[in-house]
Amino acid sequence: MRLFIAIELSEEMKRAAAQAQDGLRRQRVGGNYTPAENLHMTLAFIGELPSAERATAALRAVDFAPFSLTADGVGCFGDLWWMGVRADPALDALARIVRRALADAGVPFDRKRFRPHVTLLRRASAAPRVIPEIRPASMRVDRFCLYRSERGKNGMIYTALDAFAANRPEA
Ligand code: 2AM
Repeated sequence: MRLFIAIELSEEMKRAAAQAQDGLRRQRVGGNYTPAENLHMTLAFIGELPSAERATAALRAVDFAPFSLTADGVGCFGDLWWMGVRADPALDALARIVRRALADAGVPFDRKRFRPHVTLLRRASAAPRVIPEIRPASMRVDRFCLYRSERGKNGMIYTALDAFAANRPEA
């Protein structure tokens, strides 16, 4: 199964992302828009594994305190357009300890540098003339999830297999 670890977005954050997607659509930017139910922020991409067991066991050991995440601007990696989040040491620390827990347990994952983003659109047909504004939005992160990713008839289906809650007091 294909696995990845991500933060689910609050409804407020999803609305901000959807509004940015509307801004791109209005400019007739085509491509593969992420449906609302699939919007998320990846912490680590594991890829194909025969079972989720080892990853789940590794993630149980992750210690972290809740923190807040604030939407911040739209950008792109080539033809992939995303909504960013404000630089946050607590978010970077969570990605680091999640990745360390996987590495310590021998679970393989994509080691590319963590660049926090919420994918809005893949394979954009063109660049927008005007970068959409993001309405102010933030959320409290008090858990992260291990997801399975499958190709469905109408696109990708992401299923949360397990959730891992913050277990330290808020800083
Ligand atoms: P993306 O949104 O930038 O494509 C499920 O595929 C999630 O894992 C997506 O959020 C995707 O990021 C992320 N991901 C990170 N590294 C990946 C990789 N090497 N292959 C596929 N998805 C990856």
